[in-house]
Parts: sequence; C-alpha cells; structure tokens
Amino acid sequence: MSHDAILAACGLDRDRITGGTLAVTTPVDGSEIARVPVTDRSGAEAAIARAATAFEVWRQVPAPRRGELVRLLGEELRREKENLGRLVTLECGKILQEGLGEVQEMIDICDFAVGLSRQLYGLTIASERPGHAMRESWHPLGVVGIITAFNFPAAPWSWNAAIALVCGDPVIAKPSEKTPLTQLAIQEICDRALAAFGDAPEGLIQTLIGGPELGEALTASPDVALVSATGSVPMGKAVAGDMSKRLGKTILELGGNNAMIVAPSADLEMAVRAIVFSAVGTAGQRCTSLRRLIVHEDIYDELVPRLVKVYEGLAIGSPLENGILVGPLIDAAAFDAMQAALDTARAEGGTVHGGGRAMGETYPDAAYATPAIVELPAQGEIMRQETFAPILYVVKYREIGDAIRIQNDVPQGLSSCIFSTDVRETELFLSAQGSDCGIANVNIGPSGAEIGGAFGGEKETGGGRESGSDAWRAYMRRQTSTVNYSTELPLAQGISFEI
Ligand code: UN1
Repeated sequence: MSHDAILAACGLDRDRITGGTLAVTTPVDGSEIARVPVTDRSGAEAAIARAATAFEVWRQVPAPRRGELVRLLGEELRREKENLGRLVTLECGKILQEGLGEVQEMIDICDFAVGLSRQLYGLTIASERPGHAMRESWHPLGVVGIITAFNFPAAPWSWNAAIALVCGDPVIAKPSEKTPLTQLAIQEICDRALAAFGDAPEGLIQTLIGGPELGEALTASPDVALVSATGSVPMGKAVAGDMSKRLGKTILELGGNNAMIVAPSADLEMAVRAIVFSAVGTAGQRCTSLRRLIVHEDIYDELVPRLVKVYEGLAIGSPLENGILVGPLIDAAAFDAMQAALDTARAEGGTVHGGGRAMGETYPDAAYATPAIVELPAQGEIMRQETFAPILYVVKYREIGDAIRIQNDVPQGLSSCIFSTDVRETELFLSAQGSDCGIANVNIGPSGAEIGGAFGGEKETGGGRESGSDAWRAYMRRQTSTVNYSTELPLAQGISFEI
C-alpha cells in the first residue's frame, strides 16, 4: 500500500493534511507525508472553553449511558483496526504487528471502560455518631488534557480517554508533533462514534495539533482539571511545575530504564524470547523497553553469546513488510543519541555488539539501526540513563540481593522483571525489599503490559497510574458525605459546644 493510500484509508485525504506548517515525515523512508495545519494558542483556549461547557452537560449523563459512547468507540476501533494499525506503523515506525497491537490495546481499554461505567463504586463508612450515615462518592472531575508521545501515538490516549469519558470528563488530546496524523485519524473515529451516540455535547472529544505551547495552554488553564502526560522526564517536570502553580492534578508516565534479572534457574529458552522482544520491539523505543540485563555469573557465558547470535539474525527493514522484527528509529536525532550512548559505554569499558546503521542503501533518509548489546564491567552512568534506542546493557551478578540493588539503582522506576524458577527469589523480587518499580514481572519481559492492570511507575517515571485496576479514581473527585437523620446534633470526637 502506498503512503497516501494508508492515510486515505484512515480518512486523511491529501487536502486535509497539506498546506499546513507542521511537516510530518515517516520514519519508514524519511519522506514527508503531510503538512498539517496547527492549532494556535487562541484555538487551544477556545477548545478548552468548549470542553468546559461540555463538562456541564456530560457530568449529568448517567455513567452507564456515558459507557455507551465508549462502547460505540470500541466498535469503530474494531472496524478500523487494520487501517489505524497501519497508520501507526507508517507514522512512528513500529512493525505492523505492534501497530495492530496498539489498536488492540485501545479496543481492550474501551471494553474495560464500558464495564467500569457500571462500577464506579463508592463506599459506605460506619459513623461514630448515632443516627448518622457516612458515604464516599465519586463525581466527574472536569476537563482532562492528554499529552502523548511519538512512540505510542494511539494506546495511551485511549487509556486516558476511555476512562475519562465514562468518569464524566471531556478530553482534549495533544499528540506528539512527530505523530499528529494518528491522533487526527482517532479524532475521525471518535467523531463517528459521537454521531452514532447522538446527543453528546459539542467539544466532548477534541484534538490540538502543534508544539509545547499547546501543552502549556492546557497546564495554564484552570478549566483543565487534570493533565495526563506521557513522555520524557523533562517534559513531565515542565507539566508538573506548571500544574503545581495552580495545584492542578497530573498523571505522569515518564521515562523507564527497565531491567531483567536472569537467575541460574531461569528457563533460558523463554528468557531469550522475552529479552529479544522487549529489547528490540518498537526498536527499543517503548517506555517499557528492556534496557538492562542483570545476569547471574554462572549462566552469563551461555546466555550472552546466544543473544548476540540471535541479534545478528534479526530481520531489520520496513516495518510495513511481513516478517520484519526491527523497524527504524523515529529520526536522525534518535540515531545520533544512540551512537553517543554507545560511545560513552565504550569509554566506560563496554564491549559493543552491533549498534551501527542499517538499511542505509535502501533508505538513505531514514534512521535504521542494528540493535546493540553492550557488555559492561559494572552499572555505570550510561546504564543509569534512558536512551530511547535498541541498546541492551548487560552486567553480571553473584548474589540475588546485589541483582536487586543494581535493578533499583537508577533514577527511573517503571518496569522490571526476573526470570527464575526459584520461588524464594521470585517472591523476594516482588516483596517490599524487591523491585521498586510500578511493574514487576516474573518470567515475562518488562514490556507489553495488559490494560487490566494499573500502568505507571515510581521515582522519575512520575508516579502516575493509567489504564486498568482503580486508575479511574484519578479522573474523578472524591466526596465524603455525612448525613444526620437523627433529631440530635452530636459533634464528632464527643466535643461539647452548648449555645
Ligand atoms: C509506552 O511505551 O509509552 O506495556 C507504553 C507496554 C505497552 C505500553 C507502553 N502496553 O509495553
């Protein structure tokens, strides 16, 4: 399929996505595929005002009816899975299997949110006073701004939007400048679901296209109750700083520097498959990508050469083609950052396998790289940093306690895992003295989380949780109510106050 045909299949006709000022290039071959009109600051402010008006209406719609809109959205997404998945691949370069997987995450979270729309449960609480009832209710919060990153241009929007919509909140998307087209296609899909729904308020689901000034419009406006941001640590710090000035709420899902501990008892067959998928999937550009391998010294010489061999045989190429496992990096700057990290690793005593340019002849304007394995004498500075590229650092350990210390000794705290069949080790890894990450897996890689769990992490990852479990609570406001149905007015704590 031609690039234009992929865009057209998602309703993005040429005249709609040309003539603007934001150039979009596909990482597949480096060619320009669109010039999208951008939203200016006043356009963003108008969108926020529309969303604030929509909130007045949407918060009164019964939650199960709000769920109906998300059900319709899930149906549209099922129909569009192939088209949207291909657009994700074209725009951000992940292989088609992963592009489709991203749309499947959207469908899954819609299903979850529809069920949730009948389960926004509160609590009843025993009052200490006679003739009194206490309860806790959850009410819609307000407008939610959703800032997303280039590497997942579709799924994180849906983790936020599907939940926010059933919770009674209008949503405004601000996608990465590198991947606006996927969000425009999602907006099309939403518009169809809204039309089928019938009576949703105008401005319930909106998209802003442009740069950081639009994120700033969201963080500046008191009409935006919550900003949920996925992306880099510096971006998250900027959002948190701006929001804290007005004590607005945030959900932050930022960098990860995810590790796997491979213990002597590990099933190495499984470990190898998990390592390769999580380290080279999305060309190492997932926030959950495996970046650090902590291998027991007894199996190091068996595992590492085996990995190097598998890496040498990886199919690198156009992510739109069947059978390809490694697509391009997003752009030349990402490739340069990868090379700089490898240079630093060499200076720190690392032995680098792979890591060079790939597909240079076929796609001179694109940024394909051979995934790298870097054997390091110890975890140094470069291994503590998140480089958004397929670099897997490997170090040895002897004692499980040391392995866990190495795992935790980084600024980020998103995802982690252990391969071991020794229950003492695996339970230690999952205990309070174990992994300090938001996600800790056993005999599964660190990436590819299901939507049913809460997704996010600690430390510089930002502390936010999105998607499943009770993450919905962040999209609602909690109200504690005490009702006195007696004829007396007893005070709490037994205080006497006679007038
Ligand atoms: C991200 O990279 O921002 O767990 C999200 C995973 C995916 C989501 C990654 N479900 O790898």
